[in-house]
Amino acid sequence: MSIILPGETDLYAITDERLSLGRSLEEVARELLGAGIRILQYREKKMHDGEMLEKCRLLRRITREYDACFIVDDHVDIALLSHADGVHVGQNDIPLYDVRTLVGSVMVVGVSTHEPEQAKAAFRDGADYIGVGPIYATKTKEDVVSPVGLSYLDWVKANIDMPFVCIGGIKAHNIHDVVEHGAQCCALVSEFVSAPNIGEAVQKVRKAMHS
Ligand code: 3NM
Repeated sequence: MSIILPGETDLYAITDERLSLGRSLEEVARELLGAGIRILQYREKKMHDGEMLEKCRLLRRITREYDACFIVDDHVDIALLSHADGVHVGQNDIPLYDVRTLVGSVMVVGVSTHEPEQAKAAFRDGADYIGVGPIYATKTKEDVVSPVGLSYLDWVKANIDMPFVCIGGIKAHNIHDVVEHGAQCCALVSEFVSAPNIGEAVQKVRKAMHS
């Protein structure tokens, strides 16, 4: 049983090999999962599909060891071939309706949203959860929209009845504000993968979140 949705866990970690201080994907994944992360997303923008598939198969094995949920960003084919629990798509990727046609009803489908109309569409079209962001400025994602701030989170909280994960520039020092605005689950990239000690970074963020 490894399907876990945002809301059933507090932290959602996303990989980025460029930001991982030269450590292998396996090392980073094991540190995150060993620190109690229950949802891990593989996200890599500049890599050949064959290599990506190999890495996702590796992460699938490791996430099973830790009974964690494994999500693949963007690549529906790689998510299917690696037997991931889910796939996460952005607004410019394959539309949710078509993703669902490919993956069926069992696989989790998450959709990034940045404004109310996108959240409403994701809800209507059967997403399992949405991303809400970027809450703060981030350098991790290229071509990212301007920060939506906490006001979009307030809107989602008041108007959309589905699991959601907040993302974008979230760090130990600001996560408490995000939680105060109703976030139950936050996704972090650089705060975790660029930390010299990933386990400690996860504990610090978790402590700040629940303080
Ligand atoms: N998606 P960091 S922001 C992958 O707003 C991603 O949809 C976003 O990285 C969105 O935690 C983002 O290092 C990058 O700021 C988040």
